[in-house]
Amino acid sequence: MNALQALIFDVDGTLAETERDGHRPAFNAAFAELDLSWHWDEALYGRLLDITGGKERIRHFAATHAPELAARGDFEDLVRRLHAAKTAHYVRLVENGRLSLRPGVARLIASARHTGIRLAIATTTSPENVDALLRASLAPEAPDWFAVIGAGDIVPAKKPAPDIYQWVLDRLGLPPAACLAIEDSENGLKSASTAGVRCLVTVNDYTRDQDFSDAWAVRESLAAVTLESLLADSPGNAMKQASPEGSR
Ligand code: XBP
Ligand code: MG
Repeated sequence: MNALQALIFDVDGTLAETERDGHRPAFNAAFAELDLSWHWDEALYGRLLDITGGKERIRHFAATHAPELAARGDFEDLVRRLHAAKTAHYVRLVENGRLSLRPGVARLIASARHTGIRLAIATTTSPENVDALLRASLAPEAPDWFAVIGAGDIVPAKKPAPDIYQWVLDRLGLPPAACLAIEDSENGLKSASTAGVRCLVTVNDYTRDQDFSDAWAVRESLAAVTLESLLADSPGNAMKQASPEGSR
């Protein structure tokens, strides 16, 4: 029996609107700090989100907008310095309370803890960013609530590759069918689905028009999603309904 035993959360765009209001301004602050005239506005950043991972996003942007810079022998050193500066700006912004959780996230996490459903994280972003967000938006001890936190460069291939979900499943010691992923993007959905984990998608302004046909369910947010409904719809639950209400 594989009834729901763990929720695996994505971070960026799922727990909070970190991309538009957190990572994007942090990238821009890092560009200014290192005397680059680059500026990623909201629309451009939406397109750049196709490239997962901050260092990967910087490399992609440089290759297409500043090829001479990208060809320089010291370019990788610049990427490393830019990304370190960006992470410091992001963590400061989070610690200053600039990002709050999306509706329903805190309640669902509290219900899972209360019910003994395990919690995990599978994200492309850097571990220090996850740690800062959980502490600032939930509780100082919140990182300890998560049985496994898979983040950043811990796996070489980032989403949409399945590697981060496989890494998290290994450490949870659970089969994919015992877990539910919660994601906000097509890249995240592909990552979870390829690892065999069914996925609930909560869309945001950057992802609303993406292809979620492989999703188990799609919602505007977690505001109306209860743990009881997730348990009732899980494989291995004799009471499960034919299909989740509102799935598409
Ligand atoms: C998140 C990302 C991340 C962040 C930046 O994707 O793509 O790259 O934008 O994080 P997902 P870093 O929500 O699918 O995990 O700069 O720390 O890499
Ligand atoms: Mg995401």
